[in-house]
Parts: sequence; C-alpha cells; structure tokens
Amino acid sequence: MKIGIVCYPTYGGSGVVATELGKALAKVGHEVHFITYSQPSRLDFFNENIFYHEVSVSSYPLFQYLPYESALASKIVDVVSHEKLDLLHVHYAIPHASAAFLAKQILKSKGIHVPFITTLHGTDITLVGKDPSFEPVVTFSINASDGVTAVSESLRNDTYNEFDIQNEIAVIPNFIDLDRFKKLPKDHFKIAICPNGEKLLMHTSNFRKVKRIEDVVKVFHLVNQRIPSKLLLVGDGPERTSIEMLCRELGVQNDVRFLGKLDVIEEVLSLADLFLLVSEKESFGLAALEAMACEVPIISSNAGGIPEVNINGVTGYVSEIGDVEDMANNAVHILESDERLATFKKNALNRAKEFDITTILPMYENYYEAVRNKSLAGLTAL
Ligand code: GMT
Repeated sequence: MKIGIVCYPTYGGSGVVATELGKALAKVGHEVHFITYSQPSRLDFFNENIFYHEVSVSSYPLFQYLPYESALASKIVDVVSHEKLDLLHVHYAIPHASAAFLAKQILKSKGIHVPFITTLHGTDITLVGKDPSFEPVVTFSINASDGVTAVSESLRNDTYNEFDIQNEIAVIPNFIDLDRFKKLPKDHFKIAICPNGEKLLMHTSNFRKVKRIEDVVKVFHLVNQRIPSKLLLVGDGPERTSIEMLCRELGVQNDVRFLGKLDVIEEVLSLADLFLLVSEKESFGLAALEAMACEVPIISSNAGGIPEVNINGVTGYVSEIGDVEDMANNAVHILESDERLATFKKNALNRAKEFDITTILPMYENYYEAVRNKSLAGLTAL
C-alpha cells in the first residue's frame, strides 16, 4: 500500500509512534510518505520505501500567525495526487485531522479519492482539544475521518465522554521495538553514576507541567532518605528551571543529574532500577513501555492509560495522582529486596513483550485494509 503519514517531527510521543510505525511499514514493503514540517527525529536511516515531503509555510507581513494548516493541506493534495497514495494516516488530531479533511475535499473536486485515518494520541483530546478554541474543529474532523484509532481504552473513553463522537474508535496501543529497546551491558556507566552501589531512579519526558516532575523529585527525596540512591532526569522543556530549584530546596541537587535530550535512551534505561511516570494526564505512557522493555519496573500515577501498561503489584506500582508518599513507599518496597527487584524487572520485560511491534503492526495493517475497503465500497455504492 502507498501510505502518507502526517505527524509532528519532534521528540514527543505521537511523533515517535508515527515515525516508528512508518519505518516498520516500510520494512515490510509498504511505500511510506512522511509529510511534516521538518525531518522527524527518529527518521535517521535510509530505506528505499521511505519518502519525506517537507511542509513549508510562506511568510507575508499580513500574517501574524503563519497559516500552517493551509500549507499542510496543500502539501497533502500535492503528495496524494503525484505519488498516488492509497491512504493517509494522520497522528495527533490538531491540526492534522482537519487539514486531511480539507485535502480530501480538494482531491475529491479533482476526481481523486483518498481515505484518512486519525490516530488520537493524548493531549489532543485530554488537554488541548477540549479548549473551546479547538473543540468544534476537533469534533468535526474526528467524525469526518474514515477511521479513528486511540492508543488506549482510557483515551477512547475520554474521547467519547468529552466530545460528541458518532464515529467508531478502534484501540491500537503503542508498541515497542524489542530489538532496539533491551537491557544493554552498561555496568561501567552505572559504576560512574552510582560509585557506591546506590540504586538508580529515572524519568524521561518533555518536562511539561502535565508530567508533574515536581512529584518525581519529591518521591526521590523521600526514597533517598531511606535508600542510598541517585536520580537521572532525561529530556528538557518548560519546567526544567523550576525543577532544578526544587532539587536545591530539598537538598537533593548532588544526587540528581539532568542529562538533557538523548537519542540513545535505551543505553541510559539499561542502568536504571526504577522508572517514575507520575503524570497528571497520560494516554498510554510510551516512556514507561520503553523502560519496561529494558527491564525497569515502573512507579506511576493512575492517570489515563498508564494502568493498562503498568500492572499494579506486578510490573511496578500504581498510585493516585499526586500521592508522593505512596509512590515513595512502593519504590522502597521494590528496592529494599534484591530478590523482589529482580522479579519486578522480569515481569516488566514480560509485559513489554505483549506490545512488541511485530504484534501491533498487523493490527494497523488490518485496520488500513478495512478502512480502505469500506471507503472504496462506499464509492461504488454512490
Ligand atoms: O505529551 C506528551 O508526552 C507527548 C504526547 C504527544 O502526543 O506527542 O504523547 C502522547 O502520545 C504518546 C504516544 O501515543 C503516549 O504514549 C503518551 O502517553 C501521550 N502523552 C500524554 O497523554 C500526556
């Protein structure tokens, strides 16, 4: 199949999932056309089946805000008509679903039919999409999509609860490439970071408010009082400065290291004993799945779809959002026994295997076929 993928090219979860999906589809023989405003961060290799089309927006003194959505729709029209795409798959509703709808109408006026699938990723529904400045467009474009998927049951339910949706939403979870994400022998790094055998806690994110990184630091502060430990914070974003200040206030600054944005996240995950994901909202928690694939148990909040990934008492523990004492107690419970820690690590890996890309990719391929057949059947009926 010839598939167009529209996504954000950044380090955010939706862009990562879209890029990894496109790479996996290309490997099994589909022709994949990425349509984004810059090269996706994980599109870092050559494959004869992968094509990249950059969306550029012309500036003009009249424009206080650049009309990206119009430029994107125009680029989609161009790529679909010249590359003869069979299907469009847009990741993150805003503004990709409405741009795809507009492109579809323009193409229809030229006698070209292309169905589009919208994948809902999280904050496009649970945070940004609900805002009155976006809600009518989000609702309309979800209903106008030929297919809609959500990355967890929780996100599917949130979408039905928060928006007036008549379309069916299929759940296709995030996935992991276990050939890349696996525990690597990096003991020499561990000794450098934890020279006295301290336990290593870790968190990765885009440092947005919704991640509650202040809770990560508070949990670590409580754990650190009972178990010699270190904390690695990977990523960067708007909360970074206030988190550094909190570390100083709590007196843990010498045990916390900020590593910034890293591409080889699996190497650092291989060192960790526990991963913290304590978000306010989290549709799935791809970062937790990546940690689990590297044999790291999870201390998490119960936000959104996290409990569908992190099984309480098996792969880690799940606490109420903001309950840092419970999270710290759970962390200590796992860390204080080497035997228990080893069991949780094994369970985390076993759970991650259920989300192996080789299991999830056919779900997308089957869904593509079903949507395309349904939309072609609709054309014949007309
Ligand atoms: O806020 C982020 O973490 C980025 C966001 C995105 O859409 O770029 O990630 C969301 O999509 C990921 C991939 O489907 C999910 O694993 C994350 O849980 C989700 N983040 C939130 O819901 C906050």
